[in-house]
Amino acid sequence: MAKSKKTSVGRRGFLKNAAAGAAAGAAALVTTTPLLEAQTRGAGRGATPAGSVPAPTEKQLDREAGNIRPPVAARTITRPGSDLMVQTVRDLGIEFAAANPGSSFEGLQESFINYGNPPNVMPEWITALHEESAVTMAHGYAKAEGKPMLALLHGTIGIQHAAMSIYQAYYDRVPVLMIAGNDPDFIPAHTAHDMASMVRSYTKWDAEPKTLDEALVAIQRAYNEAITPPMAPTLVVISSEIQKVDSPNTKIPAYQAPRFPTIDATSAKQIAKGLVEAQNPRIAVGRLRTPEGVQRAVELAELVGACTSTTATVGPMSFPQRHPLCGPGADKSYDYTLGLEAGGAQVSITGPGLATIAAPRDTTNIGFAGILTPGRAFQGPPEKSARPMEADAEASLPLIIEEVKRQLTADQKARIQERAARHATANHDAHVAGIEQAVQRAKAGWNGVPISTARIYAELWPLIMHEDWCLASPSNFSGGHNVQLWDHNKPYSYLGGQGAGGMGYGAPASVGAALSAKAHNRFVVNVQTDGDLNYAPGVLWTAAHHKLPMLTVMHNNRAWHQEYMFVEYMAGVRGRGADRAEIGSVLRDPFIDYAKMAATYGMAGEGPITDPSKLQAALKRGVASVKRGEPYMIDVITQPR
Ligand SMILES: Cc1ncc(C[n+]2csc(CCOP(=O)(O)OP(=O)(O)O)c2C)c(N)n1
Repeated sequence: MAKSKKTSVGRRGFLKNAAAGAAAGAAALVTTTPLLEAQTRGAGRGATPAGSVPAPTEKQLDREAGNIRPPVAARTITRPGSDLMVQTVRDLGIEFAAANPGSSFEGLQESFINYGNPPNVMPEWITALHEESAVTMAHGYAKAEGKPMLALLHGTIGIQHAAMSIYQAYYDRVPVLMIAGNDPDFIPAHTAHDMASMVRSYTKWDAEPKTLDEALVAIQRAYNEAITPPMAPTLVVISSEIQKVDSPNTKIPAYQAPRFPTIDATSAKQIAKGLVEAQNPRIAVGRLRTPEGVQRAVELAELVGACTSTTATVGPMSFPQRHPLCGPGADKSYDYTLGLEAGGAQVSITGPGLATIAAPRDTTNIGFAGILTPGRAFQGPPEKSARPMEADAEASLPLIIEEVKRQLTADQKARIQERAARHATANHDAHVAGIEQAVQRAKAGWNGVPISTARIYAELWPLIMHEDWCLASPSNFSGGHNVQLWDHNKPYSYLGGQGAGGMGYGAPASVGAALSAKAHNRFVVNVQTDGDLNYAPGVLWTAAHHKLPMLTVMHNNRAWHQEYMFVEYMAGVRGRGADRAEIGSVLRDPFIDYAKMAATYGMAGEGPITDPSKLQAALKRGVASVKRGEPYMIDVITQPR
């Protein structure tokens, strides 16, 4: 209370000052600020010719001095443009907006937190401590929820901080809606002509509207572009002037949902015929867009008695891993295969941990996998072995299902049932064998110190298996033990990799997934590598602040072990020995105390756990804490992999 009182006195003081025409005084106060120095230095450094830099405006000087407040007149605005922007975002069904505060957003931020009844709902303002975290939260959220949230970026510098995360989401084909604020009167370095150009080669669509009407249309269009396959991040740059404009008569344009490209009726007929008439059809299921898409894939597989492959253990929104039809089935000589977003090698892979099977003679793949998108010059050539159909698999599924239902005869139905039963038996055996193999593997080094990564996954599983859980962090660096020890039967069970292998992903993606989880009463697991967390650990505060259901278990091998291995190898190849490979690749001297780090950010936690026999009790405490609504971190000192 005392604090807010003090602030309001300060603000009153400022207003009084402003009324007395204190702008000149403010300018005088800032004669030593970097901005003014830079502007008056002229060619002092030899780089900028004297007089070529425009003199700072009074408003810019005020801003640098931290004195800027909206002019009194702004407070009388009845309907600021930014309220309409928030309403537009709300109408799109966007639930969260992650953002660092930034003065480019003084209009938009104020509307986000104050506009509406109740305010700060749909979307709720999620405080991020780094733009990279804001965008990666949105990345993780979209993978868990199947729809985008909003990330707000502060001018040129905010976009640059976000750049890697935008790139990863783009590479991962994940929709993220972004708005960057621009303020031509602000510090020149924070504004630019065509700001979006900094990230355009890995952003699907961007716009810099000049009016409020254009801005509202641009937000809707950016949303549509983001969610239309191939999905990707999109960016709207909106100046603070448009955010503040009074707009009592402006109307939000009617929203038109995009129509996703589907296969045509003839193709649907042909595919249905292929599936229905085949003796042994197969469906290769890649990553779909939403949980509804996964449901439809299950419906189709069951209708035609096809065994399926899945990418559920490498990424979200794919076929349930232990569904009776998931696996190679009873007979591996398939005579018709349908790929659903299963371009590339996935068409010919049968399932996790199972042998690769050559693509059958007759293969169709519906989807955008393997298709180049603008700016993606480094991607490999499109898949050749499958007949590609450039359409959205998920949106095409209802057409195929309808056709299959129309074509199926009673005889075929009986044959399909019998085939499905044989597949189910064979797949059950394969699933059990896979689990047994994984259990055997996990036993190796069970009591080892440092603690084995398999033990983390094995001991956590019984504690979460009856929860509605989501593993949001990539697991390849921690041994990938979830693949067979856990059961990936929900569209969001495992959210998979970073997208482009960029570190700094696990924690923010898990926070994004936990935003989705909170609404659905789910439980997010983040097995967190130490190097990755140290890029932007402030996201732990976001989890604590918003009370997100997230259990973080540190896979703390006290190294950037992946890089250590590379350097070790290189030194060996060059015959110089690996004795010094630790230089630059380990996090020792001093060790980082992650339980303290968590505590610093307000998150409960414990560790370092070094004794394997103490692990399970710690995990139990962690699970209990998360179920009470408090995120928790357990620092576990682990084997390298
Ligand atoms: C942004 C970024 N910088 C550098 C790298 C190179 N790199 C790949 S793996 C890795 C080490 C990761 O360390 P950690 O997260 O602790 O996982 P570990 O390998 O120890 O299991 C680094 C730095 C990267 N992938 N991304």
